[in-house]
Amino acid sequence: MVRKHPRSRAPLFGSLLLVVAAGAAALGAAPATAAPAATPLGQIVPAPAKVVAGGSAYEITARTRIRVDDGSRDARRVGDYLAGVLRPSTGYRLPVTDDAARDGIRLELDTKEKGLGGEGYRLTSTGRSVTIVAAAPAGLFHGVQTLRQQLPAKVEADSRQSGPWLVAGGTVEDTPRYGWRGAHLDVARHFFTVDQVKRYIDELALYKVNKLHLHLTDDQGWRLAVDSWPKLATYGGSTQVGGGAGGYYTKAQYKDIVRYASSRYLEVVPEIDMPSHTNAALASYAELNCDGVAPPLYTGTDVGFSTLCVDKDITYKFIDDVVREVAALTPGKYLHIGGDEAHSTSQEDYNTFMDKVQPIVAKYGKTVVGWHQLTGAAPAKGAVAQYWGLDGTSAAEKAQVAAAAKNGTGLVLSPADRTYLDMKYNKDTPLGLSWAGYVEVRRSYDWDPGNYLPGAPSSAIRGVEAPLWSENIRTSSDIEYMAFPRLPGVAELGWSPASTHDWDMYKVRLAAQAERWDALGMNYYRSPQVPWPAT
Ligand code: TNX
Repeated sequence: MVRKHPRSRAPLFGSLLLVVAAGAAALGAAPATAAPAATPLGQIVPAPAKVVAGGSAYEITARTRIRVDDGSRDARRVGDYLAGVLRPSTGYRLPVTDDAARDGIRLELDTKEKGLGGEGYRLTSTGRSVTIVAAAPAGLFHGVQTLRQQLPAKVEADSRQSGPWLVAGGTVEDTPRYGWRGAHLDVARHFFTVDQVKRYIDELALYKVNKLHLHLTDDQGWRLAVDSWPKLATYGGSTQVGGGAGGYYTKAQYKDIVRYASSRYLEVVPEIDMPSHTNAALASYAELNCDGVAPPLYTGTDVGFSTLCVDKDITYKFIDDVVREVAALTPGKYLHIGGDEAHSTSQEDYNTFMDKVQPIVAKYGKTVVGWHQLTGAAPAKGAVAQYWGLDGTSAAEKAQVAAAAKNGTGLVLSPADRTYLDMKYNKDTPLGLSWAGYVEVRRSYDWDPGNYLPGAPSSAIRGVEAPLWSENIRTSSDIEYMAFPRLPGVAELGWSPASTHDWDMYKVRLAAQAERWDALGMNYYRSPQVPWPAT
């Protein structure tokens, strides 16, 4: 159900301020054109790299067309996606055409715009048109998310709303700080259906997140069909935390998720966690156990008790088969091999294991990602380590990760006491865990990935990722309550230049997102740290 909202903020004041900041030339144009209902240009999440506000606002009307580049299937697809967002709430036809007229909403691919890179865009809004230019389709898509956020929040509604549909005048030129802006979802502790995953993908796309890391296997469940080892899914996937029915994705369903993610310009990073977190596999095939005895399925929440048998050849035959099949389902570059909390594996065995497993990933054309414990072994050339420590992590452990980074291992930063979406906000949060402490909204936003890990060169930082573990997360509403409003902050850390970082400004832009979440029917936590509009 979509609630309607009064216009509760003071956008005119906001836009004037912004215009003043943008300079005197723009100021000259402001009084006649500042549109009361337009979101001030650039007052969106993540903050754009560069905003020059001014000039007339563009209004989407019943006559607006979405014009895409002649012959570009990608541009047309992005145009169709945009039309799909705008049509229900505006009630307009918004035909997607490739005629050459200069007015309307225009999506242009221009490979000469090298400065925009693979994901950047330039959005120019005038009285006549809104033009999004990008060098690559992902840039058009991100530009479309900016356009969406410039429109009133009720544009997200699935039923007709009243306009006007104004886009403030000016230019946004925007490229991401980092290439890895991830969200992780644990579909192993509790299984989430294809539709639940797609819903989350749509929510992530709004904040320009570009990686979906799926934690597909753990002690409590194996969630992806593997033809060569069928019982992994049919038996290993047959339960979950608390003993529910669990579930798994058939290959067709998994491909559907990957395709859907890629239509929103997210790359799926599949994780097969090993050598620990493998009880579901060990329960499915007795021969994978050192003692040849399959343990029972597990529905608790302990970690670190399971391990693949490092000394057995069949372990590597198993991994080869699984990695081959998963790699074949993965158009993306990365395959995550977990490697965390291997408390039942000796360090020597762990190192041996990683020396054998990483070349298997390479053999099937993928780049290794591992949780940062991988840096205790010998990370393969080009590997990426995902750091999930916290302030209290020992200096030695931090130094080990930093040393690997100096040696060329890339880092994705997921500090547990900042980015873990499964951490409670405070002691009263009904969902989540608290082993890394409570993580309120400000804490999740107020840090700089560029200088976070002492001794790690900033060039090693590939980006950030917000994990959502699902020990007690079961529904889309649960996912949303934990992810919102923290996820947009992590997305902003990944996208926006460090120079835009400012909690007091951020919290105002974040607050304005709430009306959008309401219009989308999303759940979220109304943190007292954020000046939400009155409901
Ligand atoms: C640690 S983070 C884990 C997971 C748990 C999570 C709960 C990481 C690499 N391992 O197994 O689900 O804590 O917050």
